Amino acid sequence: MKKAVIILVGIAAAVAFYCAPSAPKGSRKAPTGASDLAVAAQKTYVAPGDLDEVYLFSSGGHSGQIYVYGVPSMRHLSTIPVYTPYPATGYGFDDETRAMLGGLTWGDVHHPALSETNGEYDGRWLFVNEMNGRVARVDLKDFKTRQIFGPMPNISGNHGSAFVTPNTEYSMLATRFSIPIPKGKYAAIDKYASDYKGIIAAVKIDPKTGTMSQGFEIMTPPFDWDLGDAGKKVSDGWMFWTCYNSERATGKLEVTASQRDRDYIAAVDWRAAEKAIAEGKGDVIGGVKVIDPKKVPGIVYLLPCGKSPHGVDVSPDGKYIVGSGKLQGVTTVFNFEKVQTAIRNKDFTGDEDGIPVLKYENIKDAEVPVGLGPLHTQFGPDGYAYTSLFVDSAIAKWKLGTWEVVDKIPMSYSIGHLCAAEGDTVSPKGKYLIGLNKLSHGRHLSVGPSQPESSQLVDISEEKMKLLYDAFTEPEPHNAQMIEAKKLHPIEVYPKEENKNPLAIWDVKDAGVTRNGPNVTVKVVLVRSTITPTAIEVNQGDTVKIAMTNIEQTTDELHGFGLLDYNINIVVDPGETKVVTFKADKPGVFPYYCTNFCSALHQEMQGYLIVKGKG
Ligand code: K7E
Ligand code: CUA
Repeated sequence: MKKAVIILVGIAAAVAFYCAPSAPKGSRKAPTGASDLAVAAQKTYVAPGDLDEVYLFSSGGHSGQIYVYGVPSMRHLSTIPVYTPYPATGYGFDDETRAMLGGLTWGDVHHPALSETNGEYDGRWLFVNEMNGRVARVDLKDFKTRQIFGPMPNISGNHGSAFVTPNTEYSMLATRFSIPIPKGKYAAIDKYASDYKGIIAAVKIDPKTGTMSQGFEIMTPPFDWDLGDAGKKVSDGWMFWTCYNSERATGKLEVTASQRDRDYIAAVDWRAAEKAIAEGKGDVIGGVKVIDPKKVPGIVYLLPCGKSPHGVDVSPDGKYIVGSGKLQGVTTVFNFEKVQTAIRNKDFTGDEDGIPVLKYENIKDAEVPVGLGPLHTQFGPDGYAYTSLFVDSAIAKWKLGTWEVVDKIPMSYSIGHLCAAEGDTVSPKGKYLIGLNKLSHGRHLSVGPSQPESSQLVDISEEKMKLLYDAFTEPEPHNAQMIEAKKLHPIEVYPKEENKNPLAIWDVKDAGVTRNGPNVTVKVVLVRSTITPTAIEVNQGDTVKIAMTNIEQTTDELHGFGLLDYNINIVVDPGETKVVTFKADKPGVFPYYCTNFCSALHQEMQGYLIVKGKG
């Protein structure tokens, strides 16, 4: 206990020290750790007309969005709205995306997960979690959010997500906040240790379409699950999650959840869980099949780990599981084979609600002295691992197998996640590593109390890591993933023949209003430089459905439909049809106009909605 307090005080002091603004203001000197400036500039400069080599998909935290950057330029290329309406693309305004958002207007996005085939990014989809128990799928053909699944029942605080398995069989979820289940059930807070439950959940993914559906859940003690990673190659079929608060404490967790020396990493045999569910072993709770490990043994095991661990990361060959107490100076490398042997030999020290606990000494291969505050680990193509150190505000480079720390580079400041190119797959690509820093004092021009977020691009192609570039990244960066640009082939227009919307029309002759009692359907054609029809007349109280088709088949010829006074803002890509339904409850004459600059006569692209009053 006393030791923990001393460590906490030490960390507070270290954080205060590192957070102090120390970067030169207004001077253009090389930052510490930068390579020769000219070399760094050359390595990050993408000349006009040239393209970046790598895509970076970065979490937008509670902005509810995903941000796309090009690497090495670190240029912000695109914003993909996921859990939050985004007027720039009309997301959350048309019927389909509004229904997808389900009445919620934000989500706290943490971990993007690119789809995988045989443990490699396959460039098909991007999954991403948010805290409210949901997972979304972005199609990388058009960089659009196509499905928001959930909230998954019984899940409260879906932080340990949306990690995919090596063949994208599942997206995995875990609760940060335990509650009595099913949702809605009451239990007093002093019954926390016994009546509150943690949940590990698997969302099934259709291998052809990417469509998500309900999988299964596993009930756990009320630990706070934090982060996960799927096993791969030799450890394929297993999933690993860290937890804090194995004390099952409530109240001031910084004190109450710091009493034990160790917390856990859960090792979950998800194929065994899948099989148990198929054999009918789950109980239905809150509408989903839930496995209780007390009744169905052989699925979950607990690996003791340094206390309050954050990340857990599996090496490219699947042999090692790296996890650290975030108050420690070392990161532990667990050996998957030793874990399997211990399970076979039933070498347990006890259990937690029926879940066997393994012996730390028997399953670890090494404690690597990376430095203070290890959070996350990524991998290079050459057997090196890179661990982010929050307290030391640095990245440590170390060798798998020899466990030798070979290099360290300071980060400005207090790095959280880090992202190497395809650095969590079976074949990391190397070259680029990005530190996603939590604090950035003085790294950019000041814009007031909320300092611009800073991510730092590091060259890992040589023995010594070299700082190349300080980039602004949209808040709130948690995890990010980088994929080689050549793996993605986004479309440029929606081909006309693939548009299956029953309200789509392709000729201005077909545009116009049809009435069925108080229900009015308006078919609209958008093409340079007219919105047809140019006037729409309805009666007050009508339910109006406007279906607009952008009949262009030319790259980047977008049109918009802004209907003032009715809060309608639709953007339609070439070949796409979008539908918006609203009640015409305000009488009067309301202009609509194209919002995307589309031609020399863009300004002329306008019309009137005329709502005839009842009186
Ligand atoms: Cu910011 Cu992965 Cu939510 Cu670590 S998490 S730092
Ligand atoms: Cu269409 Cu501007």
